[in-house]
Amino acid sequence: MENVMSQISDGVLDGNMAQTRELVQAAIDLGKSPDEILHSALIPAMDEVGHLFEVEEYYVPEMLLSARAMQAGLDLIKPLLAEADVEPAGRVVIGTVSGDLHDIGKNLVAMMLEGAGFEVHDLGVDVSSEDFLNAVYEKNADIVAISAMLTTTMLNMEKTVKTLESSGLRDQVKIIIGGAPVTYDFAEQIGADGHAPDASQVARLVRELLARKL
Ligand code: B1M
Repeated sequence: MENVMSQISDGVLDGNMAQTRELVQAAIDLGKSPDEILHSALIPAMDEVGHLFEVEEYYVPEMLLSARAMQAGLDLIKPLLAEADVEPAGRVVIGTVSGDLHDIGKNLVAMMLEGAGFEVHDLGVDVSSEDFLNAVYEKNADIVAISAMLTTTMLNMEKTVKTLESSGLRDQVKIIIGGAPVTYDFAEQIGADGHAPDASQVARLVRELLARKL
């Protein structure tokens, strides 16, 4: 099965959940690393889906089917990223910002953090500032991680920063933000503590921020 990576990509592009799941499993059985499956097959396929949407070859239903297929692949990779029996390196609450329903990137970030030994509380999508605040309080979180995929919803990230500030809990947590439209400048502008452009860099960023907090 030499071109298993391109077949996985085709599975995602075709929105074929069964094919994607089967081929990701085959790639795992062949000894391919989760990192390779992610970066050589799943993520490039979703980039192509985005392109096809832009040029109006794909519409929302096709995007949804591709997202479901990708998630089926991610579900198989997740256990490989998680380390067993490790002391949590810190507590993270994560969610996609209010108004935004994109969750694949956020799920990937959550998975990477879990794999790096963090205790992760995933609040899901369309998470309001108040829900982030309540979760910080309830889970005694060290990190708030917010994802946004729309240029319109990224503006809601600032609300969460402000809500944490006015609650008095801001000094207790580090806030990181990410997602396709987010930049370092934007993170600084809204008063977040950090930004990582992709999921693979998030664990390092969080470790650095927690080390600074000590
Ligand atoms: Co939407 N969508 N979508 N969509 N969608 C985009 C984002 C878009 C760029 C497509 C396009 O036009 N080319 C465009 C946004 C344009 C803009 O704002 N500038 C868009 C649009 C317009 C929309 C709708 C408005 C379409 C409509 O209804 N007319 C609508 C909005 C719904 C809403 O949220 N309110 C919509 C809906 C959807 C679906 C529901 C159909 C589906 C989402 C399904 C799901 O997530 N369960 C969907 C999809 C699949 C996409 C694309 C094709 C793929 C997104 C994705 O999952 N990428 C996307 C185009 C694209 O990205 N190429 C598109 C793969 C994922 C691994 O990457 O999420 O970028 P990403 O995450 C990366 C990094 O960004 C980073 O790490 C991840 C991996 O390394 N990262 C973080 C993410 N979060 C992070 C947090 C961090 C750090 C790093 O720290 C906290």
